[in-house]
Amino acid sequence: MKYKVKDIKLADLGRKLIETEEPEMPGLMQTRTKYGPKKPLKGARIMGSLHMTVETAILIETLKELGADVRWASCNIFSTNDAAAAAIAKTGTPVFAWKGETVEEYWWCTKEAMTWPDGKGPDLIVDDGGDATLLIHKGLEAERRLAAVKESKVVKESKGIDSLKCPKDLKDFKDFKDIMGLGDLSAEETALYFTIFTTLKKSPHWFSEAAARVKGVSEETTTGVHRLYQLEAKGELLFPAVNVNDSVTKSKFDNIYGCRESLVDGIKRATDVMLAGKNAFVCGYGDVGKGCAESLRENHCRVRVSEVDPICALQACMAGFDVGTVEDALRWANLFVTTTGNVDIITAEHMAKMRDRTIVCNIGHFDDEIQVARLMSWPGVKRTNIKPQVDKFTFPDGHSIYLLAEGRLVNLGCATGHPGFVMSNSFTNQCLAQMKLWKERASAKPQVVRLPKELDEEVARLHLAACGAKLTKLTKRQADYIGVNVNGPFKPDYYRY
Ligand code: NAD
Ligand code: RBV
Repeated sequence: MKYKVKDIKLADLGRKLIETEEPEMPGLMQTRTKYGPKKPLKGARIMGSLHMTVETAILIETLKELGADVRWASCNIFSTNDAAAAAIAKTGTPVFAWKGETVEEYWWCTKEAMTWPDGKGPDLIVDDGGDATLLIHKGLEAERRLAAVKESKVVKESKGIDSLKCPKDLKDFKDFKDIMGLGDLSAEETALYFTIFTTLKKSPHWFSEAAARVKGVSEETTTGVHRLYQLEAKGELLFPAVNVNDSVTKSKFDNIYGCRESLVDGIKRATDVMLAGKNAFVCGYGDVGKGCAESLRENHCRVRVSEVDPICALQACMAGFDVGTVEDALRWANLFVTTTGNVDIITAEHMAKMRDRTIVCNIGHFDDEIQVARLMSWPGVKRTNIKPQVDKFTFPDGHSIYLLAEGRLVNLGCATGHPGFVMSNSFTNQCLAQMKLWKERASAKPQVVRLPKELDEEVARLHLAACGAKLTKLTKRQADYIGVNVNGPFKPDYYRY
C-alpha cells in the first residue's frame, strides 16, 4: 500500500499549513540550505514513528532534502494532523497515520511504515516514545522464542499444538500467545503482539533481518530515552541510539517552553473552560511539569504540584508553588494534569473522590499515568462522549469528571502539539542525530549517546536571529579566564542550564 491517511483531498490545506509554518522553523530550513546540496543521508531508508503533525511534515521534507528515503507513522492514535499527513502522502512519501486510529490500526501503521516495497526494513529510525524500537526488539524476541520452541520438547508439552512447526504453521494468535507464555495482556499489548504474530506468520525471519539492517535510532522523548537506557543496561540494545531528548536545546526548550504553550491550548480547545480562578494540580515538576505549572499560573490558576524527588519539590517551592499530594488535593482541585512519565499517578479511586466537573488530563508520553482502563470499568460509571477526545464520566454518587484525549497526550490529542519554533530546535537535533548515525554506521556500537555540545550550541545559534538576539563575543582574555574556547563550547558537560 502506498499510503493510508484520512483523506488525500486534504493535501492542499496541509501544504498551506506547512508553508505557513516553515518560516517558524529556521533550524530546519537552514539545515536544508547547509547540508541539502551534499545529500548526507543519500541511500538511507528512514522510518519515523513520531506525531504526524505540520511540524513533523517539515522534518520529513528536511530529511528528504538531505537525501533520505522516508516512510512515516504517528506515535500516538490521536496526534495526527490529517491535512499534514495528506500533504506528505501526496508528495509520494508513504504515510500511515490518521487522527483517531484504534490501537490495532496504530500497530499496523507502525509495521507498514517499517516495511519497504521490497518487503525489507529501514536503515534508520526516528522514534518518539520507543514504539518502533520496541516492535523490533519484541519481534526479534518472539522470533527467537519460536525458533527455540521448535527445537525443544516444549511444543509437545503445550496444550493442543503438538504438531506445530513454528512459526509458519502457527494456527492462530492463541497458539502464539501460549508459546510465548503471554498471560493477560492489555489491549495495547495485544495489538503489538498481534502485529508481531501476523508478521512472523507471513515472514518467519522478518525481525532478525530488520534488526540486522537497522544502523541506529534517534529518540525524541524522555520516556523513549528511559526505555533505551533500560535496554542498554540489560545488554539487549540491538543497534546504536542517539538520545535527542537530552540535548539541552531539546529537553530544556521543547519539554518546558513547548508544554508551556501547548498544554493550555489543548485544555481550552477541548473544554473552553475559564482557567482564571481555578485550582490546578500538576503531578510531577520535571521539565514538562515546570512548563505546565508556569502556564497555568500565567492563566491565573492557583497551582499546586506533587513530586517524589526532593530537589524538584524544592525547585517548585522556590518558584512559588505549593507542593502537596494528589490525595490531599482531591477535594481542592478543578483540574489535574499528569506530567511524570510514570504509571498510576491518578487512580480510579482518586477520580471517584474528585470534585464535580473536575478536568483530568495527561501530557506525559503514555496513557497509563491515569488509570483509564480501571475508570472505564468502574462499577456503575457512565461514559458520555461530549466530542472527539472529550469524555464525561459520571459516578454512581452523581459527580462527574471530564477526561481529555482518553488520558493520552492532551496537547497533541486535543490541540496540535507544540508550535513550530520550539519543534525546530528538537527536529534540528533529530536531523543532526540521523546524519551522525548514518555517517558512523560502519563503526558505531549498540549504545546510547548524546550529540556533542558544539552541535547543541549550534542548534541554539540557528534560532537566535529570529528572536532578534545579538550574541556577545568573548575576548581571548575572557575565554582564557573562564577556561573555554572563544567559539565554544561555553560550558562543561556537567553544567545543568
Ligand atoms: P522529567 O523526568 O524531567 O520529569 C518527570 C518528573 O516526574 C520527575 O521530576 C519525577 O521526579 C516526577 N515523578 C515521578 N513519579 C512521580 C510521582 N509518582 N508523583 C509525582 N512526581 C513524580 O521528565 P519530562 O522531560 O518532564 O517528561 C515527562 C513526560 O512527558 C515523559 O513521558 C515525556 O516523554 C513526556 N513529554 C511530553 C511532551 C508533550 O509534548 N506532550 C513533551 C516532552 C516530554
Ligand atoms: N511533540 N511534537 C510536537 N508539534 O509535532 N509537539 C510535541 C509537534 C513531541 C515532543 O518533542 C515530545 O518530546 C513528544 O512529542 C512526546 O511524544
